[in-house]
Amino acid sequence: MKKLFLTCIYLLAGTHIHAQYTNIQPTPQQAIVSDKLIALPETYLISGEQDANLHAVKELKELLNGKQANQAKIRIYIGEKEDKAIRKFARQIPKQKEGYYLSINDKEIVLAGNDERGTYYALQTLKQLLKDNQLPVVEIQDYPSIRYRGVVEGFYGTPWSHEARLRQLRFYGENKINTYIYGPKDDPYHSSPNWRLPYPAQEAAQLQELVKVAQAHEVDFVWAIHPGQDIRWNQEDRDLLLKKFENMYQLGVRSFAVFFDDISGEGTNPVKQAELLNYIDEHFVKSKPDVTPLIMCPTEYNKSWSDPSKGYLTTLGDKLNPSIQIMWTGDRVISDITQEGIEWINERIKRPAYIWWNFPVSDYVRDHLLMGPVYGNDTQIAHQMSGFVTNPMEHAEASKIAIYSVASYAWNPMQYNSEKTWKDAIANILPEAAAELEFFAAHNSDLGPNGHRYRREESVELQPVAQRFTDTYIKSQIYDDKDYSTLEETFCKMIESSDILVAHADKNPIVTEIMPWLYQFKLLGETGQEVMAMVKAYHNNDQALFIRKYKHVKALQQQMFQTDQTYNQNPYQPGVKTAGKVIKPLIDQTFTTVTQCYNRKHHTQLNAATDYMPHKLISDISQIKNLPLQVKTNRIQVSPALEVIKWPAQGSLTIELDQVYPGKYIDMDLGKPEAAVWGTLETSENGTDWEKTDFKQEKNRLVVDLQKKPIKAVRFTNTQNQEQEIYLRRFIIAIDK
Ligand code: BEU
Repeated sequence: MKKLFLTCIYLLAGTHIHAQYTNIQPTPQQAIVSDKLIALPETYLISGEQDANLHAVKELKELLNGKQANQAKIRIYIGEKEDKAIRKFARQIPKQKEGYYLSINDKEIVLAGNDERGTYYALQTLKQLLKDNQLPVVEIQDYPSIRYRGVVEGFYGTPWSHEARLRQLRFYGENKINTYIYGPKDDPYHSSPNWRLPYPAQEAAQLQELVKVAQAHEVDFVWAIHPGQDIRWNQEDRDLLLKKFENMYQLGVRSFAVFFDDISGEGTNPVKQAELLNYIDEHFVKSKPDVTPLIMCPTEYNKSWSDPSKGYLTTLGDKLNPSIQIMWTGDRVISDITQEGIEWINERIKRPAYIWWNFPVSDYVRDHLLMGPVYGNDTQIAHQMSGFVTNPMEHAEASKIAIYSVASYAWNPMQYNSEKTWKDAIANILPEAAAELEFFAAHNSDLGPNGHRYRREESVELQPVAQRFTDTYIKSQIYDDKDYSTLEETFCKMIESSDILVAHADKNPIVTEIMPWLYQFKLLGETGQEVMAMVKAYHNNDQALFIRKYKHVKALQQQMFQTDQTYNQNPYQPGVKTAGKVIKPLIDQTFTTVTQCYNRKHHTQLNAATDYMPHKLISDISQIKNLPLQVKTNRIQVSPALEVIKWPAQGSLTIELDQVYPGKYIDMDLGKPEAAVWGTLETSENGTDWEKTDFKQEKNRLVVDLQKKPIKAVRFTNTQNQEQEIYLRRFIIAIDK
């Protein structure tokens, strides 16, 4: 009996699909899966192994782990469509690149690729189907909907380690990902200042190993260069760039990219960029038959930045050789890809865009983990893009949840199921504690307020309960007992799942990466439990118990503050935030309400405050006005931005404090040495009257000693009549508290 799942799964009367066999990753385009199983043969005969993709043959033999014999019961055919062994199956093989035909029955197993990678992918599907030494009888015709699928390691922050990259590449092969773009912003040999120089010996050897491992897993290792910040448009730099590419070619690299994102000045000129890229294309890419088409990332890489009157994108579209792929992040720096958006860009660049999807990258919200489901990208536009790559977090293992999901989306978007894929991903990444990781990930998925205004769902199942509980409790201190129990159960699971995951630390590197967040998650769960106990004690009029629980909550809040101040101390968004969208606000609001009620009833003055942001950022600059503020002991700072900021004439940035404080210092870094010429720094004692402040500038750094001067607000304004391009690297006010 056969079942077919194309756009849906048809179940025939009296039979069922083995749930384990519906988990082919990514979902195949066409599969007929029978409920009949065959045992993995003890002896087998392989036909075609001499001509077939050698990585597929190698993995096949490892999988079978049995003996070859001429009288074997099962014959295995493996190879690509022109191969002799496969020829008779040619009609069944899909015509698409990387497509394959896989058939398993009690007489034969056919692994037939439309090309080399197709065969390798047939083998990956076979591996996924093998459970307890048994294989289902199947017939699968499968191929990817998007040509290039994978990952761009393109974030700011600590680049992935060599070991993490090796693990990634194996993971990519298993999930039919064919592209890994190497472009970590903080590798000085990828970007300025060292893009012109060869890698030192140790790094070169590691890159060489990565290329080899990528090849073994049928992944294109794309090496990207980011020269735009200090490139000079002359023959010397052209030669140096080609020399660097030649150098990387010698290390085994066969795919290349040039990134011009997040730069200002001369390097942004589209005519010069196109000239350089065409030159590379003609003198390097096309002169080497084994090098794949060149990829470029433009300076205007998203719609919100593009100024049609300047014609940057249309210049690239007109001038760049047609084979050069152009990357694109969507309507904004961080955005999901829509039909309308992709049509807009394709029309300008005159080719299908190569999507650089900025999720789950967290380099602008480094205190958060983004481990929730992948959703939001249109599922009907595969034919309008040439590639889809995800920019991950600096936490390589934790990023695998999203990477697995992107692999699934990009292979077969029309059948992509966000929720199911997310669950499958987690089960695949940490099978030993999947339920706990799923629980943790469900509550660690949103980014919190951020300059890009990109948000994700979080704690979805709990949300209605949390909403109902807080609404009724804050208004009238009543609640539904069932909601109370659900919340207690949730807090209990937070503690359990953290402990269980921590116990897996030596078995799976994902746990080490997320460890500080696990500590914080447990503390928050404990806080939640004790706040619920306060609610009950208040209700039962048990003052002694209430005070005990109150003190414990205060102590836990202090521990959470310590965790936030101790771990993950990067200079951008230091600290550890967890469950910030639903659970933490619920706990905080309940704590405040119950403590205030207690104060009123018993005439006490217990502190009902939880952490909150009393100061304000005010700006008329679109790229700045949504940046969050951070408070660290006595310093108030604007969360730094990574991109070039276009600071308009007369535009200003103000930090307004909640009250007047004795000022210590102001410390700014706008990434450029000439801020003193165009900008004015002012302070105010009352928020309305302003006084100009002289500042010292050393290179990019501006410092003012405030000498305990009373400060209510600080403002920096572009007082010239011309827009300035800057980087907002640091904007700090230190006060005496
Ligand atoms: C994500 O914060 C992010 C955004 C961009 N500033 C950079 N470039 C592109 O998205 C093309 C990227 O490197 C960075 O990780």
